[in-house]
Amino acid sequence: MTGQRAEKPVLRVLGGEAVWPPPVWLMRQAGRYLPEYRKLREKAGNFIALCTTPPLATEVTLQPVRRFGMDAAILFSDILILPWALGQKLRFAEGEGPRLERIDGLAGLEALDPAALRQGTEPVMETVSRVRAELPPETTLIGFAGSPFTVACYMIDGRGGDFPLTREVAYADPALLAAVIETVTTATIDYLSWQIEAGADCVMLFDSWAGLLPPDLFRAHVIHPTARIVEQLRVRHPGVKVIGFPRLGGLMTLPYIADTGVDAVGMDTSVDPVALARLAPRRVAFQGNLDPLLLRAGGISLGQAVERIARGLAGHPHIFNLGHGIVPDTPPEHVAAVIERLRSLEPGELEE
Ligand code: 1CP
Repeated sequence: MTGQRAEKPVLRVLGGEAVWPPPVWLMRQAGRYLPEYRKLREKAGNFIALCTTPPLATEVTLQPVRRFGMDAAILFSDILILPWALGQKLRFAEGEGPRLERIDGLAGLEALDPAALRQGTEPVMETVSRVRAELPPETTLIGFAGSPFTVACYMIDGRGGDFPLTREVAYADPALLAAVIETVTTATIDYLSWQIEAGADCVMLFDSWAGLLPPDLFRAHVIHPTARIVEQLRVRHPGVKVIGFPRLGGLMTLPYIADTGVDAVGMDTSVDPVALARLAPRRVAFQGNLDPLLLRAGGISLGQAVERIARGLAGHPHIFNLGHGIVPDTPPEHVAAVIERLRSLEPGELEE
């Protein structure tokens, strides 16, 4: 198994190797832009049912791998399945996004049941095993979770947006935010560990809202919990690779790389990959960072951007990806064109 794992291009990059052309997968590669996804989504009825019915979640995970030959599959689930499995009420309102019953005090947090996590996430683990059994041996299976701060944002505000309640709690009731983050951190260590045991080759932590925090709070609520998760996963699964994605982290991306121990850092659309590679405080792999809106728009500049990003990081360990998730009205042909362009790149200089 270990020998086989080492042959997977994504895992080679996560081990620090520069691979040319870079292996590729795309955030939200399974989703509404694919007609075959929309069909299964209808069959499942609601989104939580889709995430927790292993045959359906397996099929959705495999769809983009079959259609585009991606180098990695990412488990089809959602970062909010974790608070849901802990007992927080969750629904996905059609056309509006997720709604959680808000945590507005310690009593609400204490009403959650960490002991329910295992059973509540059993379908996710079954999906991981099923996907593992069906993937080609060279394809990496990525497990994932939200990072504690980003999950806490949804738990406290109850919905997406700019999370005014969470940001107020950070100052007005710091013990509450710390307690929510502590609960999520502990649960996430188990949750990711079980995914690895079920067959995930590596894991990714999505910190989509990390960039909302000023530096001192970024250290406390992003860097520290992430470091703890990485450290504990390595204790339980020596050698396991972790990708971190501190979206819109700006300059805090540098201490994030230095202090969390992640093996790779996801770059959002705002990052200049060449500049980050120059400034990075230690050897780390990079993942990203094509603009999803350019992917939707297509045309000549799409191909040029693919080439610029790939060549900008040539010689560095790099997994090609987007700077954020695929948007729903993206033409699937544009995704196919990106993969083809990337795989047809000759080694050599970038022609301006
Ligand atoms: O109706 C539908 O079909 C639901 C749309 C959808 C999908 C396809 C949601 C609801 N989640 C997902 C899948 C998902 N979410 C994956 C699957 C794997 C893949 O990438 O293909 C992953 C990794 C996530 C992670 C996720 N969920 C994040 C982190 C990454 C990011 O996009 O910033 C976040 C913030 C969420 C919350 C969430 N779930 C769904 C929506 C629409 C949102 C965003 C809500 C908001 O902030 O308003």
